[in-house]
Amino acid sequence: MTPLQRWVDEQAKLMKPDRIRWCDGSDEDARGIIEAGLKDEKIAGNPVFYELNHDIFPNSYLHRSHPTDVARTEHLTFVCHPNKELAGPNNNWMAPDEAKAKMRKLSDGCMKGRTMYVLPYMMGHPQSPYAKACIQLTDISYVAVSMRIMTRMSKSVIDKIGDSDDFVKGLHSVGDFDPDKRFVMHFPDERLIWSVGSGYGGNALLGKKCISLRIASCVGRREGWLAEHMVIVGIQDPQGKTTYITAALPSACGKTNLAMLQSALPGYKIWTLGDDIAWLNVGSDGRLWAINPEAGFFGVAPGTSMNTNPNMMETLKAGTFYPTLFTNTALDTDANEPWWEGLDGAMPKNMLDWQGKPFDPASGRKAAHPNSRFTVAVSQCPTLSPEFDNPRGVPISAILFGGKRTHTIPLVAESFDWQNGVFMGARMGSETTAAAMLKQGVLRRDPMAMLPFCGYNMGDYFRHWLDVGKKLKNPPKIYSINWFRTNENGKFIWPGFGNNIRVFKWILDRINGKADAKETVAGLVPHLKDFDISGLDMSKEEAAKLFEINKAEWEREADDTDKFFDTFGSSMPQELKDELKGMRERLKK
Ligand code: GTP
Ligand code: SPV
Ligand code: MN
Repeated sequence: MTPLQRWVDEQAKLMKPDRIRWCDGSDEDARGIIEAGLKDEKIAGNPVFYELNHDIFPNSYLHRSHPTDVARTEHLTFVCHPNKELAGPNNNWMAPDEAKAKMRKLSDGCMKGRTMYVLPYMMGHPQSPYAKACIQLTDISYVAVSMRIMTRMSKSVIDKIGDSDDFVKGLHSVGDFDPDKRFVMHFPDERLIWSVGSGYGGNALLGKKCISLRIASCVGRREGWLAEHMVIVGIQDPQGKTTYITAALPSACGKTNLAMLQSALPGYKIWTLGDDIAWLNVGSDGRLWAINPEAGFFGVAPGTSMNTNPNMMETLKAGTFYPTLFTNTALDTDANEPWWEGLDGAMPKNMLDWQGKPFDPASGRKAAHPNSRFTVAVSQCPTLSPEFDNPRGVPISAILFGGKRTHTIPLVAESFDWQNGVFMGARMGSETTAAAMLKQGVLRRDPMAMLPFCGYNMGDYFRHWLDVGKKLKNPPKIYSINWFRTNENGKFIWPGFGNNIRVFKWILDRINGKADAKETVAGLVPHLKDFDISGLDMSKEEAAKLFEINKAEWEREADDTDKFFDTFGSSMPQELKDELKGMRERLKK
């Protein structure tokens, strides 16, 4: 018996499934799993999958989650290091033994009457030295099918693991969906995740946030690389040259849209490499290289349309070998198609809301859940970069840090150097969204968009960022971006989406030494003469508002950052405290 077989056996003894199904990632296998979700498995008495009309969205299925289980639950997510200091103030912590005892109790017999799916998959291209072989156990078809879309799932992973114990372990059960018995526990030292009680997104698709960010960030710290909540894209300029960048934005703040941006300026084209996670390592050439460990998109549905993200609409309609899943969208019952707020065309006459109840537009409620999503293979993306499957990744020339900020933060600003750029990332804030079960629209500090995902003390994480910079002979430039500034009427000033290429154009000009910049407390911002607003219905005065620095707001920003940095005590690097001092001095000028 191999260590893998032994481990699966042990878990089966604890969780007591009726049957065990070893998945191989094949099309045939996936069809069988969908079949089980259409017929046998139930959530709150309803099927796991509903088959949709395949004319417009080929091979697509609707999934309605348990109504209490619609987003990540940060308050129920724990990182179980041997001591609390390692987890830091940014994580919930429980002692490993205590956490395991708790999870063992919740897991005892939790798969009775159900199937245990054994999912073998790689995070990262199998030939990348950073790739990780992983096994997830789960008891729901939705997660099994989702993981096949989101990762490189294959029987060959079992051969690769062979007689070794070298694989990342994921234990997952939906339990009885009771929010009081819902926990997502991480054991970084054992590279183990144990998640019970939720079937939603980052709580249940363990390859994503749990492995590729929380566990990988711990491994990266030890091995000298970074696991980040970032999109990776290539920007092709009118001369045909492609420059690669990454961008960190908090959940539901625009990564997927940025990843497949359709340029509003002629001659520019975006090549997609990833929309959520980047693993960054220092190459032998002293540059920063990025790979996307995932193989699918788990994207926010509301707001996705031919107008905002035509490349995603095309991806959803491409229909290949992989199914496309829609989760908690509404259903147009006449056409049997998914629907969400912001989709093109008129609102359908007859709809069921995300819970499957008849929808009344007069109710004032939304038909699709604000965190409703689609799960679709990257291979279907029309803008997929030819470099996507390059195990080496792509060399990065710029890193962008952004958030949802209706005030204060300019559209774009460049940092003075790497250290100042790390400070820029560390002081990032964003208004909360529906991606997590939190009060929404509240400003919180979210350094590098990693607050919910950094698997260790964030003070040490900042130190690690500074250390990585020291190893880079040719470091990327670092920028702060903000698409979400509003005017006196509360309207977004910046049109966003395809027009964000204008910001990238300025960034490319900076990288290529073709544009000057103005020093401000926010960093180096564009001179209006260098910022292309041609063809936009926007006056120079309005454009200027995008870059306006309000002194009082920046004083508040500095105070808030100070307070936040203080929470990390002695683990907070002095260099970043010094950067904050520098910012305050610039503010006095
Ligand atoms: P996660 O998958 O949760 O990590 O989110 P994400 O960062 O990939 O967010 P996504 O691109 O799905 O965008 C979330 C929401 O922001 C959607 O409703 C978008 O329509 C909206 N959005 C994206 N880009 C822009 C933009 O440039 N301007 C404005 N105003 N809204 C945007
Ligand atoms: C996010 O919340 O940042 C997501 C969705 O990308 S989830 O997979 O649920 O984490
Ligand atoms: Mn995300």
